[in-house]
Amino acid sequence: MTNYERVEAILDEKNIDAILVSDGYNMRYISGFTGATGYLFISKNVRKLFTDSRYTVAAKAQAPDFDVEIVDGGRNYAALINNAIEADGVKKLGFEANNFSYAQYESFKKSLKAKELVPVGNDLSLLRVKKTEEEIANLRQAEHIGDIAFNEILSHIKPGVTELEIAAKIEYIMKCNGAEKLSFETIVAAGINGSKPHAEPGNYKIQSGDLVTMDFGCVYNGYCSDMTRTVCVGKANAKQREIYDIVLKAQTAVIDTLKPGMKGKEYDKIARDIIADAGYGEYFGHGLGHSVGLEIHEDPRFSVSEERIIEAGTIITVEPGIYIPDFGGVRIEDMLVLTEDGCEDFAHSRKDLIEL
Ligand SMILES: [Mn+2]
Repeated sequence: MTNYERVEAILDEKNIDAILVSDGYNMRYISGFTGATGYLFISKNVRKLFTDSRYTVAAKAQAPDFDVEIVDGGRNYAALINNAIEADGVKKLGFEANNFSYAQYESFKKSLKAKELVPVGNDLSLLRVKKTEEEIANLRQAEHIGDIAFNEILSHIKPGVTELEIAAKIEYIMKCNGAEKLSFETIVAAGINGSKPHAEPGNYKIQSGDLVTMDFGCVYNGYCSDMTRTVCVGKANAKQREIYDIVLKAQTAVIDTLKPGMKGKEYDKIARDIIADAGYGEYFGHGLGHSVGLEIHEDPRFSVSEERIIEAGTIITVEPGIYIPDFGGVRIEDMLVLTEDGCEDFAHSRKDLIEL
């Protein structure tokens, strides 16, 4: 079944005549068009891609199953959508409630000729949860590029080098190895900056004795990667080694358990309990992980509240951490896919505590 046929099935489920797709990632997933600008209009009889003239050539080439229509210079999408509504007698038109501004809704409510605008939840995004072999190959390669970057960056991490230099080098290495772009802003956090899980790299110069946490990823054929490693510059002290070992133990316990059929929150609990039992529960504030695909953060999640069962073909990150104010932090993150009977870890970089 093609992805647009899966959308047609949602029309029946939701009892709507057509749906307007506005999320750029969903547009790409359903049509192949990478421009992330405009709308897809999908009814039982009509498949249209509305975009602007910057994308005329790309849209036609990338989305052969859709009729491409180019909006006028005034970006009057309502006129194009109304033509489709009238051509197919659409009464109930679904829209992506999670990706529609209030202003957009107000304007379309006034200008569109559908009787009813029906909010549709994240049904379209959830089509993306289970990955195909082709998607999995792209995700595996994206993470592999991260492995290359980690392996090469180790020789550059030394006292006097700034966090920003390390971040820039990681990004350069990833691009030299086929990355199209970054999947998110690279995090390099040394010393006490490591106590902030999402620290921005700055001009801080790495010192001997610092833990350095690097969280980075790239995009390959549209698909994102995500990995984190923490290393020590010089010999780790007892407390640094202690928290490193706890985080690694928590991460390993989850990966060893990973197989389809458990709820996201059950995995989160495995890691959270290990960290709490070791006395550091208050220093692990974020969720254990998230799915990844065209977007860096996708559902389902590994979190305290995730009730969904994690199925085979789902990509997930496992990224426990401990962050201690005025001391520093440790996070270790791999990106994996759940297989029928377990998982495949895409990350192969070392996880023993590296002392540089
Ligand atoms: Mn992550």
